[in-house]
Amino acid sequence: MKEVKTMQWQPIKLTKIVLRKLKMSLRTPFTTSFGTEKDKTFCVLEVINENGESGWGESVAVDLPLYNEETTITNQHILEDIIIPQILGKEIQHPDEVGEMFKFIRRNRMAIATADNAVWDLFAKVNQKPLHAMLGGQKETIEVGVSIGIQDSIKDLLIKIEEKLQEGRKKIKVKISPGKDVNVIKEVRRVFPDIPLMADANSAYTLKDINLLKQLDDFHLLMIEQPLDYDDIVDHSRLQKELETPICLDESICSHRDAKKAIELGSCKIINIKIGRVGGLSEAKRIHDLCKDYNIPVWCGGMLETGIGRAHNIAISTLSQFQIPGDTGPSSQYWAEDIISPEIEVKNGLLQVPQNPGIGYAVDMEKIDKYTVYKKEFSL
Ligand code: OSB
Ligand code: MG
Repeated sequence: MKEVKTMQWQPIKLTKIVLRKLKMSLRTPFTTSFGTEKDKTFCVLEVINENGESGWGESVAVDLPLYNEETTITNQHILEDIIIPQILGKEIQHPDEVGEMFKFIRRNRMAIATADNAVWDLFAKVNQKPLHAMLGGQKETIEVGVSIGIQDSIKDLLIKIEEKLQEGRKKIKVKISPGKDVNVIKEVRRVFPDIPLMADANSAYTLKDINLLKQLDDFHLLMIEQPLDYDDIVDHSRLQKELETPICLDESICSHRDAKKAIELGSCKIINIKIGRVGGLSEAKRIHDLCKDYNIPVWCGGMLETGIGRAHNIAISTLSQFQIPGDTGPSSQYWAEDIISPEIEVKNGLLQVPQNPGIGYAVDMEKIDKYTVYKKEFSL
């Protein structure tokens, strides 16, 4: 039978686009196996239509290319010189067109995601629907875990975990790195034998460490995230065959194609979907749908976002295959003050999905101005 499109969406036309860079300081530094983040300078894109309505996107790229190859400056270049000139003035029937339009760009997915997410927000607002509903998400609350950076001592880590468990967090993710791995997880498990626990290595190991990684099987972790190299799907497949603990891929999955390869090679049993890493909400949803077909559970990872990025994370997390609690916690976890209003709150490990059109939170222009260190406007 021929599929009939019953729903007609209001198209959007971008008559003005504002690129800003914001500089904000995290309340406490966040350490992973690849480095420590304290101050963040990142791109924020505002796309505006002829009625003056705005859609917002936040880039997850930071100053140094440690997580992947992108940086704030490369994002600025790709946005200013390639993406913005092409979407300015364009009539967009559906946000999926943004990814299609920029298919010719190799990589630079965090830059593309910034525009894609802003267009999704505006599109949902113009069509008077909450972003999560526009994406097809059904959940009204989402379960929230926490990602705890590498601490100075195991004692500090145990205190942090206890604090987050008291708050009701549904999953505890601990960062590991060579020398701070089996010993750390062993101690965490001794003190907290039954909590939903996982470890994230951020690419710190190689197949040579297979015996060490196998020792983690004793601690019934929910998963081990990205143990091997950031771009390595093949070695993860070899490792997964040797490990009982499910491997979850983060850095290695940059697209629907990567996800398909990883699933078919058996490189992971779980995928961490980060919207920025894969080029925006449209691609994130495609990966979600693929994982649903293959019965691979997914969850939404964080990148220390402010409220704008968090709002997009919340929206995608309402889709049905997001079966594992994600990283997206309250604004106050990382920021002294957020740039959205109201700030995101989590109670007993649950977050209420906002029901207002678009991202569902208001962007606080006073705060935006306060933290803006660079601004460029593009008009028709
Ligand atoms: O690997 O998930 C990661 C932060 C920066 C870069 C990579 C990662 C992270 C986190 C932070 O784990 C999670 C969060 O935003 O809460
Ligand atoms: Mg990770």
